[in-house]
Amino acid sequence: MPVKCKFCERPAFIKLHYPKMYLCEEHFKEYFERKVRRTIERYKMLKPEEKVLVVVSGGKDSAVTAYVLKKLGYNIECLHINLGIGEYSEKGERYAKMQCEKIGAPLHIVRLKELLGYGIGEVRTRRPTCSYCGLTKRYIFNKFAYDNGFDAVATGHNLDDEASFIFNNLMNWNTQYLAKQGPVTPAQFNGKLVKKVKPLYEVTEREVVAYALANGIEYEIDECPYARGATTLEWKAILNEMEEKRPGTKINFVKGYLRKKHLFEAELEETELRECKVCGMPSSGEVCSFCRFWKLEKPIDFRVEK
Ligand code: Q46
Ligand code: ZN
Ligand code: ZN
Repeated sequence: MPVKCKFCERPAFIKLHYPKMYLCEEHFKEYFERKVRRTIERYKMLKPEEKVLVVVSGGKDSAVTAYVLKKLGYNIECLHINLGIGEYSEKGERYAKMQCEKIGAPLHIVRLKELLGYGIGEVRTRRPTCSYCGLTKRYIFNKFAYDNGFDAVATGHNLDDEASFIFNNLMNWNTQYLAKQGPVTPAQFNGKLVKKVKPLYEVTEREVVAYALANGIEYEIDECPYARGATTLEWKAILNEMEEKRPGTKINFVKGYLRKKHLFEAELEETELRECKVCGMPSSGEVCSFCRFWKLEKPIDFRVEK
């Protein structure tokens, strides 16, 4: 006898561990969407009228973020940054296009090679690849959102990402990072740093995969060739093991961290922000790290003609 859904006669599609229950496909979708809606409300992430830019990489988390925000009725547009990392990036762009077409959301594409002349991994620098890739992505999605009047940028970070990030930074006592992490980063510097939100903050990676499957969302599964990922994966494995033994470990850990975050904030050394001499965006030095790294002489205008 197949196991039945907790709420109806249909066969179970998934067994949730926390709270422990079996759900059919339909009831799982409802459960997932309700959970995301409540997360958005609990952390006051978005107002119904706000214009949201979803950063879609081609992977599952951002695809599910766009899908569920659209389903919940938010006014979204998507941005894909093609990092110019060979076939990995080409595939990512193809998936991002498919995902946005499926939900009928406008998709903007920024291609690094066209914009800056080089892809990630092609620049001769001593800086680690992921470090300048990260700063480049963050700058582009923020400036794109600012130039085009978006109220918020949504990213696909899920509970496992957050829990492993906190775990890793606690083990290394990176209090500066621990002071700044969270489900919402409010707008700063007269809106030049656009509000950032993580609607999947309280759903597990396993739930994201199941939701993608239940809705026929296709996504890129290949890892970026530069992903060292190993340590993150190790933290995730430890947390998964704990979760097996004690369901609720991850969510309780993350919620506990949010309650104690003020302890890390007290340690934060405030860096005074000023306008970058080249692009006018917030910067801790005279020239921001993006303009400095890419040796820019004038700002990039991301405004899209309507
Ligand atoms: S930072 Fe590094 Fe990622 Fe950029 S180079 Fe690839 S792995 S894509 S999240
Ligand atoms: Zn059911
Ligand atoms: Zn700058």
